[in-house]
Amino acid sequence: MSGGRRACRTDGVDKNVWVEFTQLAADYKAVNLGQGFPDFSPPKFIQEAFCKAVCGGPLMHQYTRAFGHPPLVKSLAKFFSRIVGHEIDPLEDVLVTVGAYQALFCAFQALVNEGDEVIIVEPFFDCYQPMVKMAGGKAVYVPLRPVSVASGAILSSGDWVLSAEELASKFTPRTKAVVINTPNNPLGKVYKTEELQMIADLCIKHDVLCISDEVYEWLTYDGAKHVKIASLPGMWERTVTVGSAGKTFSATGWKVGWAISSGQIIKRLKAMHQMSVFDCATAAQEAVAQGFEREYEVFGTPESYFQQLPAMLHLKRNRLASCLESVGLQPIMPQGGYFMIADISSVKVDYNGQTPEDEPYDFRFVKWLIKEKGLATIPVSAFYSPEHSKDFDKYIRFCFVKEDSTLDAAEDILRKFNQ
Ligand code: IK2
Repeated sequence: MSGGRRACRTDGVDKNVWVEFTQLAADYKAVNLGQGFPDFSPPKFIQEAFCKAVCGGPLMHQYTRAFGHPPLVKSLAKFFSRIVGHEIDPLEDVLVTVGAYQALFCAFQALVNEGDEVIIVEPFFDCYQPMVKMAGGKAVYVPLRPVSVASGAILSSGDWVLSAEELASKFTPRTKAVVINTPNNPLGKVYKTEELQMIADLCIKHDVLCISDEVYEWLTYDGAKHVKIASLPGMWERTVTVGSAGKTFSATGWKVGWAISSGQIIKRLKAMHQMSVFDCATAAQEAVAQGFEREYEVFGTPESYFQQLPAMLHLKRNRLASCLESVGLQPIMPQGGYFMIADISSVKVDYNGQTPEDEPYDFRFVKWLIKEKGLATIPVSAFYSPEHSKDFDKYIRFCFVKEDSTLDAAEDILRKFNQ
């Protein structure tokens, strides 16, 4: 298209791994362990809350407050004040968005100026880089690196660490923000308090913001504890915490998310939100508000969905890990989140010229797995910058937030393909 008919900010951001692989999985009717969504229903209480909202009279079908339905911002503020250890103002410090995705978009657009640098920890949820670019910023990368463990031992996502020296070396006078994601997609790393403190110290030293994507905050396993970087001393006023009702209540299609920060920062995000989306769906927000009210009452008890969901996923995670191990795909055991990555370097595949040779190793493998074996996964190099993707292209990502019958079907495929 001629330069005059398009805005340059869309250049280079048109390819998208979710669009490409979700379509391919559908075309080949593959068993889908690709995109991260549950193929089971959300809990009854939240489905009922949605039905009640939809039948709750005329106002439930009309616009609500632009920056968040009042019952929802109130319940988010009440719930998270207790966790962050800071009194969150529902009207000033919270913005409800169209999923965590829009919260991230608003954060980058509202906080990053032309020429600012944004440090992104790799592997990262793939939208951070194009969103920084569209805001006029420059992404600067620092990878989590696996430490060596005894041979034969299963690696855990906790064995992937951030070097304090390497991270410190990325700060310049132009650094505006650091982006972290805990529990991490795709690795499943749950940052320890010491690791977050190291990041926080650098943010404070350089007077830099932190954008903390915590959409999987309730999903931790084997005693790993999710810690909010915003709860560390000196971090509340410089952190934007991003969350998702989709991941929290297993309802990704509702697309309700939020950003929480100090009023001074949220004010900027609100400006972006009102100039793009303005308002989010009222009934979905009402249902999420009811969900948080319920969870507030049962918090810390076995009745809480925030205990029940990780307990269920823990079993699915273990089951997938055993299967992958048994077929020679070495898994990295996730401490949290929806996903598990596995090393494919031991599998020899004859592509028969069916996938382009110049494609990254893992992209070729994933396409072959979908087309020839009927199993959809996601290539892990998609979660890396061009500088580092080659070093991490021997892994693929499996989503285990699936019905047991889906995991059965995936296991059948994996065991056969091993034979
Ligand atoms: N941040 C992270 C880390 C996410 O994983 C997601 C959801 N994406 O999952 C798709 C996948 O990886 O297969 C988001 C943000 C966006 O969340 P929401 O759906 O609330 O917009």
